[in-house]
Amino acid sequence: MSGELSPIDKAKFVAAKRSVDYVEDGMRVGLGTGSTAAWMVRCLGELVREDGLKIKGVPTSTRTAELAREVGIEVISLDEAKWLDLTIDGADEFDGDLSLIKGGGGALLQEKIVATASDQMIVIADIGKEVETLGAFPLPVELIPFGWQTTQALIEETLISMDVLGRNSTLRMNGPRPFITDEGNYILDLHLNRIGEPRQLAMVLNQMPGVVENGLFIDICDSVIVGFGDGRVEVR
Ligand code: ABF
Repeated sequence: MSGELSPIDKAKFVAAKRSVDYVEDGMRVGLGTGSTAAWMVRCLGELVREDGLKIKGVPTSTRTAELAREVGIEVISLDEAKWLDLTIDGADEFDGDLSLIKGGGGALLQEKIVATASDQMIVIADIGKEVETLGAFPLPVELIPFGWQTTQALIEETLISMDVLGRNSTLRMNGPRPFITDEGNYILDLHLNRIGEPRQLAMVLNQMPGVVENGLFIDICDSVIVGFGDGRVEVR
């Protein structure tokens, strides 16, 4: 399935492939978004088609839903599932506490709802996503379009008062137009460089009325399966 892959794609693939070992017959599984998660969905599809694995998948984006159906996974909604046994998803960064930045793919809201409704969340990532301190990757924040510039100004003022290093933020674009999430919202990317207090920042952001959710996942991830370009896999 993996063919001739670049080292980074190989790292993503081996992490994804290892993660499906955790999926058992009868499970309700949250299906993440992004290129690493897409490998995992393809591997799961192969198990469904060739080994008769019986699972129900809850996708975290329309992209993942399409792929899951294409590879033969039964797709149900989160409300149909009510609760999930396991969610497997990618990340943009993870640190030693298994705190994450997610949302580079624009699906953070559904990803967080699905992961929070799961007994277990496993992250799959290439080794390049491991960091000492979160924040080099811009932190995505999902905003209500109404008054978004006012919300942006409030966020930037708050970052200054919290003495957070980088304070500028940019609206994510899709060509000439704002990028629109599956829930019809905008994404503001916060260029922070270093997030010293991720728990505090996540709480402060989510208290603002125009903010729907932020891409910091704290105390949600149970383990990270890390893939390397030479095909090795480690579990954190
Ligand atoms: C999703 O996809 C996101 O939360 C994260 O932003 C991104 C990771 O993408 P990739 O696996 O393509 O690096 O998991």
